[in-house]
Amino acid sequence: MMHERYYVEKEKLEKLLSRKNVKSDFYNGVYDRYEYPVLTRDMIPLTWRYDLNPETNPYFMERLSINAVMNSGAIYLNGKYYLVARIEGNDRKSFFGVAESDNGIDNFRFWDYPILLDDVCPEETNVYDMRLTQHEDGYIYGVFCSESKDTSVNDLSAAVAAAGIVRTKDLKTWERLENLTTLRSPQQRNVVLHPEFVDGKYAFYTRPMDDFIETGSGGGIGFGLCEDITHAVIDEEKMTSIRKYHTITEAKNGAGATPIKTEKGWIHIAHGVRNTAAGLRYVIYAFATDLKDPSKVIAEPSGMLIGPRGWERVGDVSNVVFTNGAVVNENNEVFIYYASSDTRMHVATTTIDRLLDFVFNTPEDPGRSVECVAQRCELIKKNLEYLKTQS
Ligand code: BGC
Ligand code: BMA
Repeated sequence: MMHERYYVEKEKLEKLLSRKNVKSDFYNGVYDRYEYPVLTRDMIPLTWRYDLNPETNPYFMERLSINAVMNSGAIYLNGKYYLVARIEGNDRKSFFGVAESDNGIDNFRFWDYPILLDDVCPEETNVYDMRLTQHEDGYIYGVFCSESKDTSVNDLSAAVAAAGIVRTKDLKTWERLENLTTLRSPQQRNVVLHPEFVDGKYAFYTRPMDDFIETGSGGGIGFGLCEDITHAVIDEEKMTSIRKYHTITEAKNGAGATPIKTEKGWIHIAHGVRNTAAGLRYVIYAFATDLKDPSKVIAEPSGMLIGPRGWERVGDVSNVVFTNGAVVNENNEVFIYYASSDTRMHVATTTIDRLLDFVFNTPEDPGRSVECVAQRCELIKKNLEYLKTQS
């Protein structure tokens, strides 16, 4: 016989999973935010957490608890929305699980099992933040951070970040390829595979860094080509979106969602980090690159696209919003999936038209307060004049 608590928890879970999501009253004309997160730790199947057999679990205890569900890769396939979520156990180890929804804003349900990756790197301790790319070669690629202990220095916390690569056709069977090698950058995080060949080669957005946390001489989001995806080696990384002093990307930045192709260019939804007295602050920003040369930035709207608000600010790593997945459906509606404070997943919705308007018509950051005020005064002046013509 099942433990009676099983039925209580099952009902709670079902209620949470079937709850309809609603747009919040947040307004900026660019995107909509939603009242409820799309994935939280409480939405993880009971079978992943409890031992359901009362003989071996008389108190109906969580045997393997989940701490957080965050940074999810996303893909729209055959009319369904899939997230490959970063799920973090109470043991701090992350892993990936596929959650599926019919409408992209609620009712995300995890498949029976999480993804069990091929165990190809004995030194790999943790994996996280998978980006999904539907590549023109016919595969869906997942590129993620593969983290190992750095044994070359005498520091217990020292770690090495590299980019792991898997591929699949159905999100069920995953083939693990060799980790990406970047000859000129010792560490890599936030690597994203471009969906098309560039000059007949596989193209990656990289994030060169000298150290595990500090990017050091790494100037921003890099871009590099490689011949063979099964043995991916990048020599030269050129810069796309660069870090700048006193902006939202001062400390670091990194590619987020797989770039979205539009008639005016590739739209990138990335993250920028600045340092504060309260620690690193992560926000989401957008830019566009050239259709023919996706490394060339052609539009750079100033400031952030999404910053943490209200209760999004609080979590395991507070003051963070982070994206590694966005999808477009056949109606050109865009779903930007973002995590808040390394704790839960949200969605923001917009359209290709709105995103293009934001990216190409938001003025650039002039870089200095006095010029920013002048920029704003120009807008105010135009508005006051326009208002006069309307009254
Ligand atoms: C954590 C990541 C984090 C990274 C850098 C890793 O150990 O798992 O969430 O982005 O460190 O701080
Ligand atoms: C990292 C990212 C994310 C995380 C963020 C904030 O550098 O790769 O995993 O959301 O830090 O902790």
